[in-house]
Amino acid sequence: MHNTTRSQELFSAAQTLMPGGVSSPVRAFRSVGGQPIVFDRVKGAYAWDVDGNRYIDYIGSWGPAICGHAHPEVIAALHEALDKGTSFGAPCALENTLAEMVIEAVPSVEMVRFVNSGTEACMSVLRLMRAFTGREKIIKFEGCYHGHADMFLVKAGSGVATLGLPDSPGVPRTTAASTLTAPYNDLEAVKKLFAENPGEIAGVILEPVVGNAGFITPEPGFLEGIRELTKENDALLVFDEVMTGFRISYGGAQAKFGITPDLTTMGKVIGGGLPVGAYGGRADIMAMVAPAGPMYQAGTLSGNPLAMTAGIKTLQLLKQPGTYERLEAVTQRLIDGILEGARSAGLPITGGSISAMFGFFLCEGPVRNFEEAKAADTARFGKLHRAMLERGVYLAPSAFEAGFTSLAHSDEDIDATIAAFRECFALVA
Ligand code: KE4
Repeated sequence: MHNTTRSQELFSAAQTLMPGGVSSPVRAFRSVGGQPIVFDRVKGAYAWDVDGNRYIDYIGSWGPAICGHAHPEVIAALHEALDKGTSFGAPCALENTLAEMVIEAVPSVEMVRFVNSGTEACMSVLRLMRAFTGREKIIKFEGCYHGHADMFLVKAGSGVATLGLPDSPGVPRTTAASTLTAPYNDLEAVKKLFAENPGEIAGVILEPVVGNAGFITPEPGFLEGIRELTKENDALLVFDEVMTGFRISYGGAQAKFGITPDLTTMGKVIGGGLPVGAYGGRADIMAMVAPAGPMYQAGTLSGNPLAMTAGIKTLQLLKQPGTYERLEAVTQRLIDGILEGARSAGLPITGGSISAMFGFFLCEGPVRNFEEAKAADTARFGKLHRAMLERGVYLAPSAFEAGFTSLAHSDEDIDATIAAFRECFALVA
């Protein structure tokens, strides 16, 4: 049993100061049980808690740490930037640089606006969809998570699903009424929504690879079908690539799958661990955004020099040859080891990976949508999570999240992780 005394002391105090003792619900370990681990520092593929225990980290701050935590080149660039100040509230050349890199990398993006989180990117892109089309309704998919803005907290994934919240109190019925939902991978359901709401749907927003209901991949033809349906109905297609952007490939899922949406949201990786979100897309649509156009959106810290610096350096590192081949190989070996380990313990499991993103469900599968994901044995996952934690492997504390690898995860880390999984699957079988 590894010693987590200091974590427990700190977390007990935290619960008297902050709701649930956390700054974001999923971190509270509510769905896996037990006390969360309080981090002291991170480096490369590892995290250390306040009791000095080391973990191989497969969350990576929920995506940003794709080059490994505290990459020396990112840290050095930040040290240099710090001497010039932390925030300008005025244009700075670094915004041009990161904007050029995003535009050059992501097929749909001709212009981009930086914000401070994925939530802000998604809520802004929704306003833009409505401003551009003059329509109010949107379609999202059950289990997909697009941040915590009111209109997205309808059958959402991530922490909402983890905590089993029906959705969320505080969201006006009128707001939720404009958010139509369909099961992921169900083209017929989307066709039906368009037929039932002719001329009223501004667009469809989705995770091109789902990471917030667990890891769910698009079935062949699904993304192409959504692209066609939105075109036929003069509606917009938005890929929420906050999680998949620069992770599934340097151009995101849209480049990997060859499907170009009208608008894209980003976050996580493009901030290299500092708060950045972004939305971008067709120039004719982005021209609506103030002050170029009438759609208002603003932010005190948007485009701040530190976040731009971390993002620029991170993308420069990712652009280097061999990056995504390495990520693909490491992650494939990991998920193969996980699946084989569970099956040799006689446990039902289904899962997979794409580039540096992976996931599994403790059920027979296949899992094509959130309804099928809910068949996963979450109680057994909770036991597995705790057992892995005691062996120094830090997995997402929810059956409804994806896992993330990085360029820092070594072959030895993967071997040690697979060995720990084999032991723990036998324990929880
Ligand atoms: P943020 O506001 O948390 O930066 O981004 C919201 C968001 C939007 N879109 C997608 C596809 C996302 O995955 C997210 C945030 N992801 C979660 C992890 N499932 C963040 C972790 C958390 O909520 O603490």
